[in-house]
Amino acid sequence: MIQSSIEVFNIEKIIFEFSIQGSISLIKPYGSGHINDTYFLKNQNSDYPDYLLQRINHHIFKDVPALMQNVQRVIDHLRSKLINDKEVMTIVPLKSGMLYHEDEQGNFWRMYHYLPNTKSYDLLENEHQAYEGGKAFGRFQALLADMDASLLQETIPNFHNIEMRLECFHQSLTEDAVGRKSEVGNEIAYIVEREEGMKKLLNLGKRGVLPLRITHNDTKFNNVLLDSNDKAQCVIDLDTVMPGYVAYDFGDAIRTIINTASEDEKDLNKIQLNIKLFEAYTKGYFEEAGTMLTSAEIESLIMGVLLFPYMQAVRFLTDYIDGDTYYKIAFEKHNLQRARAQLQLLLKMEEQEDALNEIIQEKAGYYLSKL
Ligand code: ADP
Ligand code: GN1
Ligand code: MG
Repeated sequence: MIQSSIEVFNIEKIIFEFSIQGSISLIKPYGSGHINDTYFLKNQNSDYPDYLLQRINHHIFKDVPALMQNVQRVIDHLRSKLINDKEVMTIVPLKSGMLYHEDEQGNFWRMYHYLPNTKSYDLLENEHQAYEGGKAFGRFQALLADMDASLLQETIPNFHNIEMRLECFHQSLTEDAVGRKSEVGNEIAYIVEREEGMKKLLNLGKRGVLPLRITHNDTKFNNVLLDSNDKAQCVIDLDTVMPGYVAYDFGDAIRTIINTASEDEKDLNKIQLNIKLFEAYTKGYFEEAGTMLTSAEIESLIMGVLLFPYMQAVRFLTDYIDGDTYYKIAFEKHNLQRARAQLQLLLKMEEQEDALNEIIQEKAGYYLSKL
């Protein structure tokens, strides 16, 4: 039995449903994701793989069959292009052949092969890691550039649609379900002041200036696995791979890479920009994705950089006002702390916007000259 924060699962019974090799000698909670629950399963027999079991948050991913079909299709597409098996995830099906298991309590479970000797980082340690991250997410976009987008369903509709996020934010303020609105006046003002400007990227997309591509949509740095030499090995967390704009992935990755502090840092003075890491990520990204980008997309990257701390702040603050119904929290006011940290990051980025954009343009120079 495994006890999560509020529930007890019969994990052994769940594992039994999956078509695994060998037998499991150890089960332990794993990772630092905010949505799903992940468990590492150690195989007793070292000739067989270790596994990762995940409980999918079906309150957020409402159509689990469609989600798993998306993940399988993305994996199939990547596998058709990649030579090395270690660079792509492997789903472990149920004994029945299905891709997920629904338990008696209505929880949804899936399993992957655990990729051995890999690491993921919540905070980066050096430029080499940033460069490898840029390559990994750039390559991911490039490999999916010729995938038929109609094969993918929107697992969370309007996921990165800032207009919709702001509508939800205002709706939550109107409802003020748990009476927290009066506490966050400064944060609300900060968000409201920037509303129109932050719709620029979406509007370019709506006008057809930016092509809709297949993007990852959750490019936090801990969603790329690096090998023991810190070389990029595999992009993971494929739940939100859907049509999107390349600047979304660029911006969400930079949000975690450039920040010298954690996503939820309490001490706002610790939130500074590490420009060297930004430069290294951007270099790696262009090396892999540069040749597929249009000049409008290159121009849009800086908009993604500013949009993502803003959008995350809007989402975290909305959740705080709603009474913490979406993200897992570790303590009271966690979502408020996260929102404040993201707004501080945005402030720092606004101060450096021109310098950041110059770096993007410099790294893009070669690719722009080929257009
Ligand atoms: P979440 O949606 O909760 O972020 P992830 O799918 O990103 O869940 O997995 C959580 C963590 O588990 C990752 O950050 C990574 O450290 C690890 N992980 C995920 N998939 C694998 C894998 N196939 N092999 C090794 N580690 C993995
Ligand atoms: C969630 O599951 P995880 O922790 O990788 C969220 C992302 C946010 C992120 C913020 C489905 O990602 O959109 O950027 O938290 N995923 C979903 O840390 O909402
Ligand atoms: Mg993740």
